[in-house]
Amino acid sequence: MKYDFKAIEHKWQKVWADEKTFAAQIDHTKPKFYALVEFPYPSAAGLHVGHPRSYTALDIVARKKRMAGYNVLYPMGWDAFGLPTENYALKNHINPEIVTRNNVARFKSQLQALGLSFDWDREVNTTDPAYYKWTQWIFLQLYKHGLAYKKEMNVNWCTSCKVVLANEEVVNGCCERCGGEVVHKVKSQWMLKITAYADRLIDDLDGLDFIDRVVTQQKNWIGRSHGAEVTFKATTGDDLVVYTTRPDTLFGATYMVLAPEHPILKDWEDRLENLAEVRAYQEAAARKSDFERTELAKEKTGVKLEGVRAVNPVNGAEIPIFLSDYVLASYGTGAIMAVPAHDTRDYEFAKVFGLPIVEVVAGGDVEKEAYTDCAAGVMVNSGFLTGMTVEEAKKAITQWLEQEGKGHAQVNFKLRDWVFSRQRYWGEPIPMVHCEACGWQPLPESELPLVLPEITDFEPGPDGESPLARHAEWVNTTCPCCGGPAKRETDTMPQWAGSSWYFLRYMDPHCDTAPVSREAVEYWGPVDWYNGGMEHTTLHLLYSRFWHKFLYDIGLVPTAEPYKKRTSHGMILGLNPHAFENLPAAQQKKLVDETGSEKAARAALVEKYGEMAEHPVVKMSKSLGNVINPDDVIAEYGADTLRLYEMFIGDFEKAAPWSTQSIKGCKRFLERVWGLSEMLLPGEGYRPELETAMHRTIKKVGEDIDVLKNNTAIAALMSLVNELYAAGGATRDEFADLLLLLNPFAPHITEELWQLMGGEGQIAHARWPEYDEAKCTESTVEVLVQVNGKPKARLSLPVDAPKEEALAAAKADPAVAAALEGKTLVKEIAVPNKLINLVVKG
Ligand code: ANZ
Ligand code: ZN
Repeated sequence: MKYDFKAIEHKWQKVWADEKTFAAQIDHTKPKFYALVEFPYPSAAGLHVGHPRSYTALDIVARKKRMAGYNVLYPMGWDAFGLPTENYALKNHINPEIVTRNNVARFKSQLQALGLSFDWDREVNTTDPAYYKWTQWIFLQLYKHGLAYKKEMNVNWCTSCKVVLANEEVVNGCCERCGGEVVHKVKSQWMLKITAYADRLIDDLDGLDFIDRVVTQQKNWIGRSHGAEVTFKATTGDDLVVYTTRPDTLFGATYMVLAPEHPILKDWEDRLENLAEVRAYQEAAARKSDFERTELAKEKTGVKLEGVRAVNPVNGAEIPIFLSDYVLASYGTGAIMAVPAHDTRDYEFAKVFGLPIVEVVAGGDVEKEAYTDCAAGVMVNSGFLTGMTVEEAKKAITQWLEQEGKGHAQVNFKLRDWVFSRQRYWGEPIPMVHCEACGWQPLPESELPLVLPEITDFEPGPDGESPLARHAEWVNTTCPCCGGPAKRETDTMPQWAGSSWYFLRYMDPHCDTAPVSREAVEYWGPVDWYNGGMEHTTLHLLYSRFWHKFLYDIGLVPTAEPYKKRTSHGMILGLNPHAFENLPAAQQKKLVDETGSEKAARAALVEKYGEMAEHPVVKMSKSLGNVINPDDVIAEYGADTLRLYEMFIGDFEKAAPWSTQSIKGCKRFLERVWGLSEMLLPGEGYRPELETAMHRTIKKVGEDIDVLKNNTAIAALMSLVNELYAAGGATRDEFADLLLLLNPFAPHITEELWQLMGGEGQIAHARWPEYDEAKCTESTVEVLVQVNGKPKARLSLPVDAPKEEALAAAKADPAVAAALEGKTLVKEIAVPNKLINLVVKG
C-alpha cells in the first residue's frame, strides 16, 4: 500500500475535529498542563512558515504530555485588532470586521491543515465584543485603582501612520510598523501606570523559568539603576537636583548640563544674557527624537548659560551650566552633574567646549579618553574620599549628602508609563465619558461592551483625531454621574491590550461574569510553558505580566505571574537569490568571466542589489521572491513532513534557512516508516538485539522533547528506523512503540498506521512508552582489531573496557595472534569502544 498522505491527513483532521479529540475539560483526577503559543495577527498574507515552528514545537510537548497522563490545554485564537487590517480596509473600502473575518477563516484552515492539537472550542478573538467587553472591564478596574490616567503628553507621532506611538514602538527614531518619521507632539493621552509595578516586574523574574536572554531583555527595558540625587545650588539661589549613578565622582564634576526642556529655564529668562541663543537651541532639540539625541557617535552640541552658574556642594567650586540635548528631560531629574574624566558623553562634550577634566578615580589615562570601567579603582583628588575604593566612596558620599541635607540615595527606572491611547478606529473603544461638570467618568460596567460603531470612513482626522470623533451620534451621550450631556472618549486601545490577558480567557472562554472564573484559573493557571518569537519578549511579556499582577492584586487570579516558563524560537529564513552563493553555477561562472574574479563578481552584485547581496541567508520577503508558503509545502509533501522538517531544521532557538533538499529527506523518512508496516515480524516484545536501541530511543526522544531538542529527537528516530530495517523489520511491539514516539511529530501517519495494525483507540490517547534505564546502555560493544591498518578481527568487549584489558583480548584472538607471529610490535593504538590498531615491523 502506498503512503497517501493527502487522504490520511484529511481523514484524521476530520476525526479529531468530529470527536473533539483535543477538547480540554477540567479534571481534578489528572495533573494539568497548559501549553501556550503566541496567537497570531491574522494578516492578509496568511500563515508564514515561521508560525508552524513555534506551534509545532509546543504541539509536540502538548501531545507527549497528554500521552504521559496530563490533562493538557493547548488553545489558539486571534490577535485581530490593529493597523494593518485597518489600513487594508481603508485602501479597499471594506469594513475591517469583514477583512478580519476573512483572514481568520484562512488562518484557521491553514492551522488545521497542520494537524495541531488545539482545542478549537476555546478559540478567542480580541475583536469579538464578547471578548473585548472584558478588555474594557480590566481597563475600568485599572482606572478605579488609579492606574489609568489622562495626561498631556509629549508623544511620539508617526507622520505616516498619523498615530501616536508608545516609546517601545519607536525604533531608531522611526515607526516600528511603517518605518516613517517620528516627531514629538503634545496630546492628551490615556496612560497606564506600569511604573508602579517596576520593582515587582524585575524582582519576580527570579522565580521564573525564562530563558536568559528574555530575562535580560525584561530587566534592561525596566532599567532599574541605583544612585543618588544631589542638590547643587545655583547662583540665583535656586536648587538644581541631579540624578547620578556615580555620586563617588562628585569631586570630578566640572560643569552641569540641563535638558533643553528643563522647567527652571523659564524662571531664569530675566537672568540669562543669551536668551535668544538658548531659545533657538530649545527649538532645535524639540524637533529631534530621543534616539537621535542620545546617540553616542553623534557630535555633542550645547549652549552655555550666561549669567547663572552652579556650586559643587562638596567643594564649593563654581561651575558653568550648559544646555545640551544629550540630557533627556524624561529621565532622572532632567539635569546632570558632568564628570568628563569618567563618563564618555561628558568627556566628548568637555572636549568640544574646552572644559576642565579632573581625574577622581586612578587607573586610566584621562588625557586620552574617559576612564569609565573603573568599578575596581581607587579615589584620587577627592578630599575625604581620597584613598577609598569606588564602592566605599559611593557609600561614604551618600551618607555625607544625607547628613548635610544635600542629597540622598535614589533608585531610578528607564521604564515609562504606558501610552494607552490610539487615534485609530480598529481597536477597543476606551470606556470613558467626559462631562463638562463631572470631568472624566468611567462607563458603568453594566454598559459593557461599549461596541465599536459601524462606520465607513476610517481615515484619521487631519490633526490625528480618531475617526470616531466625526461620529456625533456615537460621541454624544449622557454623563453616567449627573445625567447631563457628555462626550465619549474617541481614542481606542493599542493592539497590546487584547494580548495582555488572552491566556486567561482561554481557560474559560465563555465566562460571562468575569474575564475568567476563579474555578478555571485555579485549575489551569498559570501557563506552564509559553513559547513565542524574540520580537515579543520585551513588550508583550512586560505588559501581560503587568496586567496579570494587577489582576492578582485585585483578587481575580491566584498567582502573581502568568507564565512559569518562557522559550523563544529562532526565525525561519530564506535564501537570498541575489547572493553569489545562491546563483546557479552557470550564472556564477558567467559573472566571474565578465568581472574577472569572484571578488569582483561579488562586488558587482553588491553594486546592483545593495549590501544585502553579501548575505546568502536573509529574512523571507515578497520582494526577494523567497517566501515559502506552507500551503504549497503541505500540498507537495504533506503536513507531517512539514512539521518534521520544521523541527529538524536546526537548533530551535536559532534562526535557520529553509532547505528544499532536507524537506525531501524528511518525506523519505516517513515513507520508510510506512514501509516498515509491511515488514512486521512474528513475536512479541523487543528482540534481544533491538532491546538497547528501543530503550535508548524512548529515553532520548522523551528527554529531548522536554528541552525542545526536537532535531536530535528526530535524528534518534531516524536511526531507530535504520536499525529496524537492518534487523529485517519490526515486531508488533517494536513498531507500536516507534509509532508512539513519532506521534507528537507526525500525528497523521502514526494515527493511520496505529489503526492499520489494530491499535486500541486513537494513538493520541495512548500511553507514552516507558524505558528501563538499565537497558539503555549496551553491555558490550564490537571493537575492530587491525594489524598495520588491516582488519583482522571483530571482538565483543565490555563497554569502556580498560585499555590493557582490550589490548590483551585483541592479542589473544587467534587471527590477530597469527598476524603478530614473528613480528616486533612498535605501537599500540586503542580508540575506546571502537578500534584497536597494532603496528608491527619485520
Ligand atoms: C555623574 C556620572 C559620572 C555619571 C560618571 C555617570 C558616570 P543610568 O545607569 O542609565 O541610570 N544621567 C542622569 N540623568 C540623565 C538624563 N536625564 N539624561 C542623560 N543622562 C543622564 O545612568 C545614569 C547616569 O546617566 C547618571 O550618572 C548621569 O551621569 C547620566 F563617571 O552622573 B552620571
Ligand atoms: Zn456629569
